[in-house]
Amino acid sequence: HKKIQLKDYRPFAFIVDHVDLIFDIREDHTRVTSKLKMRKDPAWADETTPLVLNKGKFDIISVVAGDMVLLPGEYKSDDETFTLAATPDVFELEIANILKPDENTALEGLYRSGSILCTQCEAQGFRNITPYSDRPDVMAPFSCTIVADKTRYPILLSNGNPVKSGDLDDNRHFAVWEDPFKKPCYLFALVAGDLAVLEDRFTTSSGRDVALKIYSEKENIALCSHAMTSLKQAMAWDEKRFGREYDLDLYQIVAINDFNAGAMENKGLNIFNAKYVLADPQTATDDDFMGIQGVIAHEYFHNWTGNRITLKNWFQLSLKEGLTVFRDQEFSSDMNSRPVKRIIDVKNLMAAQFPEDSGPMTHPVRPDSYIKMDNFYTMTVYEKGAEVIRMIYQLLGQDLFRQGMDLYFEKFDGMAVTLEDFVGVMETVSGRNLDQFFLWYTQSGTPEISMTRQYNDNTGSLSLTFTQSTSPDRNQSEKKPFHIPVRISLINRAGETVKQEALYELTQETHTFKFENVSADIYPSVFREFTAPVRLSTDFSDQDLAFLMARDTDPFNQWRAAQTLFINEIKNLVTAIRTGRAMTVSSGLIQAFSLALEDRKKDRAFLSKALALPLETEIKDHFEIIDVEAIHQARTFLKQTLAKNLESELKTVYEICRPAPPDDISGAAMADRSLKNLCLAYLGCVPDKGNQALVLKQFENAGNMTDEFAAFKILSHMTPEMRDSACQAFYNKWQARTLVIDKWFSVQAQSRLKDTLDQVKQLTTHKNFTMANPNKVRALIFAFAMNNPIHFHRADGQGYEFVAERILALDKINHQTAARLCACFNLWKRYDENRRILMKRQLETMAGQKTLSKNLYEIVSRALE
Ligand code: HT7
Ligand code: ZN
Repeated sequence: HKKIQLKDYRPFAFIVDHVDLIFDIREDHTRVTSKLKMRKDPAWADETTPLVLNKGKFDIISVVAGDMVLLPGEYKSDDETFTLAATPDVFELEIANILKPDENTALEGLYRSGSILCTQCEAQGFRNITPYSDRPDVMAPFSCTIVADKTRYPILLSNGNPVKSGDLDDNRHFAVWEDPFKKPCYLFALVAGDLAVLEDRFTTSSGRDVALKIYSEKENIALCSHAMTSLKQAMAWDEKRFGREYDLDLYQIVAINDFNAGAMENKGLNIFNAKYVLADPQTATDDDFMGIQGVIAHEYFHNWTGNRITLKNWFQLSLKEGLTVFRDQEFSSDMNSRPVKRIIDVKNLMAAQFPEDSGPMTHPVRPDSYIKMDNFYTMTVYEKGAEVIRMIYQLLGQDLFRQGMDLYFEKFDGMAVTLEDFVGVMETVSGRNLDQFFLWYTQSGTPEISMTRQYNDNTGSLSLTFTQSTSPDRNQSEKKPFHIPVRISLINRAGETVKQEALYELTQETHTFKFENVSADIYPSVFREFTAPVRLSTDFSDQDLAFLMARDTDPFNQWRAAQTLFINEIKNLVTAIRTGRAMTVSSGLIQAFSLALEDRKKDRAFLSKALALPLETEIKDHFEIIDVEAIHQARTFLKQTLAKNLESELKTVYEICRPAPPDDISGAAMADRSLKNLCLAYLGCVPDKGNQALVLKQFENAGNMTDEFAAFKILSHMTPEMRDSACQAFYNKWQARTLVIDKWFSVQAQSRLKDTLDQVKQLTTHKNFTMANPNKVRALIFAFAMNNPIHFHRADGQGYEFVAERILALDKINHQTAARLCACFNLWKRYDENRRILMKRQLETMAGQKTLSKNLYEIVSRALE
């Protein structure tokens, strides 16, 4: 399979002046006619330049160039390209082809989801609809006519504005849409179906009246109001924070059940995974509510960062994704608790991006090459990309950063640009040179920073020495030092700030910063708010960490201190297990935990994050060789010990946090629930009848999904009998609600009980499960493979065998999702020899298949390299 390389980038030799699409939707097929107005770009084409368009696997019915009907010998068409050997300088081309959306299980291009027809074109799905130059730097105005049966498809939607509609013979009707903004084809969208709509309006800062419409299946329309509120919040926020106003008279969102990702920012017509639209307190958890708010905002923000200004080529993906994630993170921070949002985002980065960057998929935020672009919608491009933007924001400060953004919008509106263009405007407004900083885009890997303290008693000065190093990897055998911002403040024993926070910059391997006239018992608080995406090691003792956990003036650093204490304790326990010593938990840790739990002044949402043990999947990143069983045993022991020692405090806090009304989704109510449910999870991990009864009582009497689901998860680990009866009750109650049934699958997939693999295998044949729906696959198979280490990594290899077999089955249905699932094998070299051999065997089996998709081939072959 051919590798596409950034260094081979060339502009398209033609300019597309207009695209006119006609979709004639019939019972078992759709006929697409595309009319392109094109001309040669004199800078890149001459009289010998052929027109080469991308094309998927479908048959062409007719081709008309100008007013000449071309015969099959007069053009070339195969499964990948459509070619005209020669064209005039200016010409019109009309191509008709037939699609079978009902057979399209890959969910890219035009496909069916239930009774709805819809499209997904990013990254390169538009070529599966009609031959086109399917690349982001080819921008054109589009119009789209949809013709369909009026009963089956009363609603016909596309991008931009509705300009005409009407009835036709045979109970058919049509709608014409025109999008006045030039766009790349990956932003094209069409939806046809029998949908209900929730309508609202938004008046922009300049007085434009925008109609807002959220569509869903009729039975779900009552669940769309949180999405609508989130949309209006996002529109107002983008005006206030970035001066960005919406540009069309209509903004539409459609909720779809079968979708490969979270959502898609198509111009004026976002298509969403229903999971990120539908919610009410009975069926959605507080995390679901937050997820919807974040994703609705993310897609809306793309209208400027991605759509108005788009990408020169796919290598620049982080230009829209890193920037838009940064924008949605800032939005959620302003709408909710800023420290808690930061903790959630960093936890996510450490749990998923750090490992990605240390495995076979490691790539710079701007990758140099790909086989399938779909495989590079990664944590590195999105989350690390957002951290890189955040570092620029720190280096420039809020005002200059905003000036830089204003200049970016002014200078590049309507264009397809690069990361250099973005960083260039930041250089212009600040007068800074960001050449070394640009390494964050081109060099892969997570820098490791060590910080040591030296105190000079004679001079009363504290020196902090920072050393950075980044391990060589497949992308660069030698790493240059990164330009790393670090925010530092000094704190005394009373927890008071003795030196205000300031920004320092690391540009060489080693830097020492000296602070004069400070006393010996001063604590530095470094990398405040996680100033840079680095791994940090310090010379703090566990006592120091306990102090910082209680008194650091930055909540993020309090959280980090708590998590580091937990990790240190777990490492000690793992050593004890390995050397056959008895496990004990240090009294210092129990005391630090207890002090935090009893601190009534602390924000409850923050406490629920700080006092949660890192997951086994996070802990593994702190070991060179991952011992799955020892990590599991150590974490369970620590959790049970804390629960046993602090039982009465946990019960007290559980009771204190209870009174929030069940349908209250305010920040305070959510915070109460999260701390309450953390206490319940601790109490429920000890096999004690009283605690079990408490969990069961919450499960049976919960007034919302957050509480019900929290209790359900705890029950799923207790005993097979308790799990089975909770599963039965939950299923009986929610069987008609597909998004809730996804929760039911995922809880069972993550159970720690012995027979989990057999249960999961059984569930693959359940009537509510199908490999054709990505949400179901994520709920059951991904949850098992990614979040259930003791069962996926069973020593007999059966977990691996099961998942590999599912990946191969899925590859025939949906290659994007199959390739994503295969990431569960990425870190195979980090496990013990037995598991290494077993995982490698599965990778080799997959590699040996004759008909592997390009997507899966790329992941498997990188893992085996
Ligand atoms: N920009 C969108 C990416 C996306 C996607 C990528 C690959 C395959 C399917 C996909 N669906 C959506 C979503 C976003 O980042 O906003
Ligand atoms: Zn995005």
